[in-house]
Amino acid sequence: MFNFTWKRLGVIAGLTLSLVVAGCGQEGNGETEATASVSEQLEYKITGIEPGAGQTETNEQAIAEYESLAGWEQETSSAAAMLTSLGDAIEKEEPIIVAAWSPHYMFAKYDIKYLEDPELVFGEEEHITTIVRNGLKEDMPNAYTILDRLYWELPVLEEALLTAQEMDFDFEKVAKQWVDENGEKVAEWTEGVESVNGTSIDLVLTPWDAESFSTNVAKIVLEQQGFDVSLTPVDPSVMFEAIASGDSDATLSPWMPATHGAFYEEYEGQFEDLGPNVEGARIGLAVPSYMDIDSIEDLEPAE
Ligand code: PBE
Repeated sequence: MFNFTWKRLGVIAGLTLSLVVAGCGQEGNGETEATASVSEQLEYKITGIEPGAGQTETNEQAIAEYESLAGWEQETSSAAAMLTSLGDAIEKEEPIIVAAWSPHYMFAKYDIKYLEDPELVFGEEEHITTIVRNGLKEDMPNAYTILDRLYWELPVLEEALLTAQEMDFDFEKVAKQWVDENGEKVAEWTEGVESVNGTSIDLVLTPWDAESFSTNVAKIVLEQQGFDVSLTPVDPSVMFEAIASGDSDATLSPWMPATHGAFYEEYEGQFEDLGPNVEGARIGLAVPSYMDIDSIEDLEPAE
């Protein structure tokens, strides 16, 4: 499989770079010197993602909380731009530190590692939860039952995200193929659910891969039951507001408890949480494995 190839490339790149990094440190006291030069080479900069992402906020919290990140900056742009920078850095065997999350294909494609987070700014395990507007259970009991049942085991979702990479991230197509190949699962989700005749339902989603996949699957499954489904892409802040106000009916995109916890608390009581649709997710800062650091505390404050 192709990810073995990537892994092997990573190992070769890793060996080459450790020589380069070792060469940068002064003789003798290799470790401190090499680490110092890494932070300097990074120009005390974290490569972030969208300004509106939950993780952009947790990255700022990390910068505020860790002495080792004092004076650091986060550069925001988009997940796509971050992935391009990550790929470029790895190709040139340069250091880089990025906002990372899993499930995501970046961990299969690149040999990267999360930095330890002893302060747990990024929390431990995250789950992606399904929330619906208050009253949905009474108004659309059939949609409610399906939304309540939607759940993916982590390896199943990871595989779907790898497939998406091969299908140009056309999540409508990826979801269609997945539904076609997983009829049994879909039958479990829809068992005993009555069909409807064109009832409209709106799902909001945030713009990242796992959420795009799960929401597009939800759309197809609901459509097969006769619903008329619209998908509305939004930022995490708008997602909670849309469900709380009843402007939208449901979302499969909130990451809890760390990433979107503040929004969740702000609107708590104004939506219903149907529980995880994926467990074993994670967010944090990550670096290529060839970098000689393991923890956020191995970094150095900017002068
Ligand atoms: N992320 C990571 C989302 C959820 C976790 C980029 C996919 C976010 O930061 O809001």
